[in-house]
Parts: sequence; structure tokens; C-alpha cells
Amino acid sequence: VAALVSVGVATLADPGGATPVVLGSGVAEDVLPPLVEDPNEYIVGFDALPEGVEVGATYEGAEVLRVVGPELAWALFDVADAPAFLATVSDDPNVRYVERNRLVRFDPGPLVPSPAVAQGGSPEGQSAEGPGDSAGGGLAYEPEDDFYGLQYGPQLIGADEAWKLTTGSTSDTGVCVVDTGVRDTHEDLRSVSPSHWRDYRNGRADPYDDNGHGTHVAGIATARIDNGKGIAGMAQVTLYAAKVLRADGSFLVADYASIGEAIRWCADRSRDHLVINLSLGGAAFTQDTPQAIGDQIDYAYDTRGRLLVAAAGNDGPCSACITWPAKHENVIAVTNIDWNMEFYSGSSRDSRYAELAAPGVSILSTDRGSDSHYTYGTGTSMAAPHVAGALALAWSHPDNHDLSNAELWARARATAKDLGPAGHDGYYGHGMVDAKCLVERNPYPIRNPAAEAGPGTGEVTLTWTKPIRTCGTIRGYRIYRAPAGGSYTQIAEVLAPIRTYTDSGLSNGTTYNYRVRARNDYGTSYYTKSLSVTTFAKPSAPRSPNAAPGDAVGRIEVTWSAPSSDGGSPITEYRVYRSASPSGTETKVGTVSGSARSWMDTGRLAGLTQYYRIRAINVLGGSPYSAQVCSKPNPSLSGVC
Ligand SMILES: [Ca+2]
Ligand SMILES: [Ca+2]
Ligand SMILES: [Ca+2]
Repeated sequence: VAALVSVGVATLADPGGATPVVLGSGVAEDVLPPLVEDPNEYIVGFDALPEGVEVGATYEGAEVLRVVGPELAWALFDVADAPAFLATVSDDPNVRYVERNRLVRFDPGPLVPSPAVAQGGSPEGQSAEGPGDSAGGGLAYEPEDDFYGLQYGPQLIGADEAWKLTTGSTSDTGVCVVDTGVRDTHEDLRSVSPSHWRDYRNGRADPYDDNGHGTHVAGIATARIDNGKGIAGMAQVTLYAAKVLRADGSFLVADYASIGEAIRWCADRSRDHLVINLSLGGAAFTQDTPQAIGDQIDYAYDTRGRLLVAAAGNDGPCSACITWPAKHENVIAVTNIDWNMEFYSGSSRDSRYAELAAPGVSILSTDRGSDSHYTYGTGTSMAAPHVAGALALAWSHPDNHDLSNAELWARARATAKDLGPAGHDGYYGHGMVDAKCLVERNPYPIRNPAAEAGPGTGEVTLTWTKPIRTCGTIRGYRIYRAPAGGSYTQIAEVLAPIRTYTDSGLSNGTTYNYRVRARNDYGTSYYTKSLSVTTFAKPSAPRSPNAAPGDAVGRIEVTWSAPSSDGGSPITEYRVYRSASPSGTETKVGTVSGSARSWMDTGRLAGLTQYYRIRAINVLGGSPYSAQVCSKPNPSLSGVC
């Protein structure tokens, strides 16, 4: 869907030789003239910004268009006489570099409006079973959002487990989306105040999105949860938006200076914890990150402690083709997987740069078409904000406020679900991001817990399945028991990988409750649900006993039904007792298997009435006697007894 297409900008000579290309396309309704590179624009990086270099001023005969600084400062100049200007600045020891303000242009892949969704219907989605749906574990968080069932991304990466711990915080955490803008009047997005918005394309004061790409990306990361509308975004955090991209046919395009300045602006926002999402990139993967951009990435990461997440690119199938800024060492490159956690062929991959994988195929999110429209999108542009949102979610949790950007990144690597070739690889990087393990490293709930009486008397055996994700190595499983109506105490811990436990020495025919949780180096999982089990009891008495003349003179057939309770253990045999009178001495005369329901008494003299009772036997012993029945051994004799 989202092949990156290389587009040459033929009219411009480029000293670097790289052809500008970009990611993806949006639904571009506005017809705009092509954005062309201005051959007179140069970015100059300075050690220290020279006196007088400010927007609107003239410096060395060139007009100053933009300035960032003071650290890692650069200025964008409109240069009338390039040879003279370049000669001057190249001799200046205060100048770190000079580069053209080029354009990056990429095919972001189509956004596909879904009429049914747009009209509030409920089309079939690709609903993957997420790890939170572990049967019997702590129940996953179920957001109240109409189209949550059409999403699979949050569930796949464990957001529904993470949301049990936090859904985010707007006061201390933010996501800054550097993109085409945002339709912040959308019903499922938080409004973006003018101070949280910057338009590097048209200088407009209020948020807007003339393409749709940015609105879609913003929704994936931050759409409102539990508002009864639309989708559930990854994190309920403050949304910042910087517009740098605009449509160019089916492509998106931006200039280097705008991207660099936008990253700088994002980095300087007020939230303690901030993740910058860059669903954009250069297609010329042989090219290094432009310095005007790389500088500001370093400022954001090193100086401001921000995390930066970027789309790996949609150049696939290809290898060693992750583009900038994703390839930059301080940026987390995100590749694209589908709902089966399989690598999407259109995603760029690169064993040098791939960091994390995230869902990016047929992702439902907010659409700029109206305030109530939603759209499916495919591409690494959709994968990146899943990671940005997961990181923001983790950072927003009070337990993680002290984590540095490097520490949180390291946790993302350590807890990613390894996919494909073992260990780090060029497809999935360190693996699929895991939102739950990012927020808290305790294991996921264990699955399929079961308890049954046995194998012996006074015993209960528990079994379970390992958590679907462990956020680290499982060390053991803790077993808790409560008497009926009582409280739980831990009775044992078994060491992994053992996943069964037999509790013994219990009272017979008694009900106990059990629950289990997993332990890793960081803590314990949620408990399983409570498992109620009754230890073995003796069976109840056989029912509906009957005795009648048998198939020949001298025989009596005794029949019965199974007891109403086998005591929790199979009936192993039935025993038949006989006496010559209702209160006479009884003798055990027959034993049959637990599956038999009759016994033939063959040695009786005609005419003598016999009296019978039956007992059922299980592992624990014999049931009470059945009611007494009687018969004469000859069908021709009158009367039953
Ligand atoms: Ca919602
Ligand atoms: Ca990188
Ligand atoms: Ca792997």
C-alpha cells in the first residue's frame, strides 16, 4: 500500500548528489502548486550565533529567514549571491557547516476512508487477540470507544494491560507530532491550544491539517479513550503539533529547515516528558541525516532529554534501506508489522538501524475529513505513533518519572517481544514494542489457570500456562489458598519453568479457593481469577435400586443408577450386599466395575425372598448404602418379594 517512491527534483543541482525523496501520501484535497526547492536557501550551522543574526536581518549580504539556538545554532539564509556568501562563511571558523535547504518528499501511502466507519457503522476489522485477553488472567482494560473493536494495534502491543496501570497524564507528559498539522476540532482529539501549535508551512495561528496524515498519526498516539467515540489512542497526554509537511500530489513534502526548527520547538515544550513523533523521512537512505536536522535531534535528545521516534520508511521490499531521521543514532526507528505480528513487506528494514516494530497495517484512526470521520492507514507512519504513544504512556506513570530518555529506551529494547530471527534483526529490530512492560516490568497475568481435586485424597492439583509476555525472565509462580469464605495466604512458590503444583494434606470433601501469580525480577503479575475446588469426598448412595427375578429360575437381577455425586472422583466399583431378611445379617455378594449398573445373583433357591443394598466406591471409600430392595428368584411366583 505504501511503497516509497523516489522522486527526483530534476531542476536543482545538488552538491550532495542525493535525490530527495519522502514517505507517503495522504488524502490531499487541497490542490496546491508544487513546493519547489529554493536554490538560494542555505542553512549555516554556527558554534555561536553571530551578533545580529536574527530573523529579518541581513548577514553577509543574505537575508536571515530562520534562526535556532543558542546551542547547536543554525540560521537559514536567503542568499542572493551564493558564491560570495559561501566563500565568506566557509572561511569563518565559527561556522560548523553549510548546507542547502533542500526538500524531503515521500509517499506516505494512502489513507483509506471507510464509509461505514465515517457514518458511524461498524465494519469488520482485523481484531487480533491481544495479550490482555489471556483467559483467566486479570481482565484486560476495555475502553468505552465505539470503534475499539476495529483496532488491533493497542491490544497487540499490550496497551490494554498497560491501561490498567495508567491511561496517561496531560500535566507532565506530551507527544509532539511533526507532520501535516492536526484537525484538533475532531471529536476524538484534544484541542491543541495555539501555544501548543506551530505552523512552519503557512504561519497560521490555529491548528489545521490540509492533508490528513498528521491527524491520523496524532489519533493513534493520543486519541481520547473512554469517551464513547471513535478509537482509543495509546496515551492520554498533551498533544503538540508542528506543521512542516504539506501535500504535493500524492506525496508529502517539507524542507530541511522546517523539520529541524520543528524538532527544536518540540524539544523546548514545557512538559517534563516529551516524545517527538516523526512519521516522515528522506527516501535517500544512502544519505546521512541533514545536519540542520541532526543537530536539533541531538539537542532534543542530549540537551532536553526527549525521545524521538521515526518511521523507518516505506521502501520495502528492500534491505539496508532505513532512511533518515530514523537512522539517526538518537532516533528510534520503527518498522511495520501487521495484526499477526508479521513484517509488512512494504516496510523498510535495515539490520543497522531497525529498533522496534509496531502495528502499521490497516490502522484505524482519526480523519481530517470531518470532526467525526475515521480512516484506515497503512505505513510505517502509522507504526511510529504506536511506539511514541507507548513511550509517553510509560513516562506518564509516576513510577517512571525519574527514568531518563536513555533508560526508557533501554527498557523498550529489553522488553520488546522478539520476532523473526532470534535477537536483534533488521526486520523487527529488538522486537515488537510492549506498552505494558514499558509502563511496568512485572509479568503479564498467567494464562489458563485450572484446579482440580486429586490425584489423591486430600489433594488439589493446580496447572497454568506461562504469561503471554513476561517483561523479563519468569523466576517462579506463587500459589495462594483461601478456605471457603476466608482470606488468601501464600502457601508455596514453585520455580520456573514448573507450571503445576499439588497441594496436599487437605480435608476431604472441602472447598478451597486458589489463585496464582507469576514473579520475575521486577515483581509479580496480577493474580489469576479465584479457582474454587472441592477435595475428594465419598460418593453419595446409588439411586433407584431394584431387584427382580432374573433370566432363569434361581436368579435375581439387581439394578441401580449412579449416585448423584461421585465425590469428585470416578466411581471405581459397586458392591452388592445381600441378606435373607430385611434386618438380617448382610454379606457382600457381588462386586462390579464403576461403569456397571446391574449384577446377577445366580445361586438362589426358588421361593426364598432375598434382600439387597448397594454401595458406590471411589478413591476415598464407600458411599452410604442404597435403599433396600427385594425379590423372589422365580418370575412364576406371585408377588415381587
Ligand atoms: Ca475515543
Ligand atoms: Ca536510529
Ligand atoms: Ca528478532
